[in-house]
Amino acid sequence: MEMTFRWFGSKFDTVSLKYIRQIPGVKGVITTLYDTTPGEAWDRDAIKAIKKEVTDAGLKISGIESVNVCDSIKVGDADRDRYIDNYIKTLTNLGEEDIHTVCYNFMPVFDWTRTELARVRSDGSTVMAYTQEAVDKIDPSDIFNSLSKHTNGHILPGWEPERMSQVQELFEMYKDVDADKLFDNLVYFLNAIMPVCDKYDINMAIHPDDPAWSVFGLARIITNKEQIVKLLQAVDNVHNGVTLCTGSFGTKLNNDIVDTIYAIKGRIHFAHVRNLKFITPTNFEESAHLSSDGDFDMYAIMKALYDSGFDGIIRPDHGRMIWGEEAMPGYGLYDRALGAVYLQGLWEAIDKNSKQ
Ligand code: CS2
Ligand code: MN
Repeated sequence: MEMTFRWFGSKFDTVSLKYIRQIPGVKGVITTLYDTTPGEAWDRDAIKAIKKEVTDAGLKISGIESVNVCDSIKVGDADRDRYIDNYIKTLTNLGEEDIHTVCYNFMPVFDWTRTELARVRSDGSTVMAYTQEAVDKIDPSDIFNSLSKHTNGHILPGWEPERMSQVQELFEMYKDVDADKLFDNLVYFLNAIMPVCDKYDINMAIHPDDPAWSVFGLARIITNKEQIVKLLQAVDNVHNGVTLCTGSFGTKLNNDIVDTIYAIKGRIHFAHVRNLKFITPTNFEESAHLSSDGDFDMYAIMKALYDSGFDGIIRPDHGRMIWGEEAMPGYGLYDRALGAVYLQGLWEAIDKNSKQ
């Protein structure tokens, strides 16, 4: 297990590499070229430059999150092959720079969806939260505007303003894309990129849909164990793998996280381990990582990863905003650092126990 920390680059992140290096046990960052647009090929020199910055700070790049897949590939329109070529160029450049894990998602239009970015909890911390009731009331073309008022000026990952200004057009693009079509387009994309992944030993790690059900009438396909297993079988190559994000996959309460870890063992290349607190099955908030603060048994999750032989990269995910920190919602330093250390504590105990 390699503990890592997400970092958006010095131009976008309020957290410095210097501070990340001081989190016990964290040796690497998960980063991205945050100012690229989905669909464009990443420049080798830009990758070199961020790699140098990270290495100079005494850390390494453990993986990329994300290389976003553009809508043309997701809907499978006439331009997709050209965009897939760009994606292959990006993977080639990453491979040449010795980077071997790429997280991505295949959600239509929106990345993860929350209806509140700063719900105040009884201890005064703030957390991101979701209620289905609120989603049902929002006009999808307005969700970007309503959320962006609360981001402290930060751009949320996957919510590129350029794309969001065309929400209407995006909905139009997806109008005939049902779950089967979306799935076929994902398989087409993966088959096309597997040769370059084989060449450079790049593990593709799909992120589960968040929440794990359809929102705004758009199809969602990475929502339960059966769907994930189906995808792994459809492109049966070890480089076609998964980011196990407990806080996303676990939004659906009948998704059994532990059982799923065993079902897909060997294909989990990256883990986001965080907790959720449910008020009702469709009203949840992103609690602290600690088991007792939310509804997941974090010990059981870490033990399942351990016992199933997981030895990939792992990171804490969305944290609460605490101690007066101002940062991108979910991505402050303090609570994620607490999460990183807590997860390592669980791991150490599980490891020592199993060796007794
Ligand atoms: C999110 C996503 O839960 C998460 O990790 O912050 O933005 C995630 O990075 C993407 O869906 C992965 O492509
Ligand atoms: Mn995640």
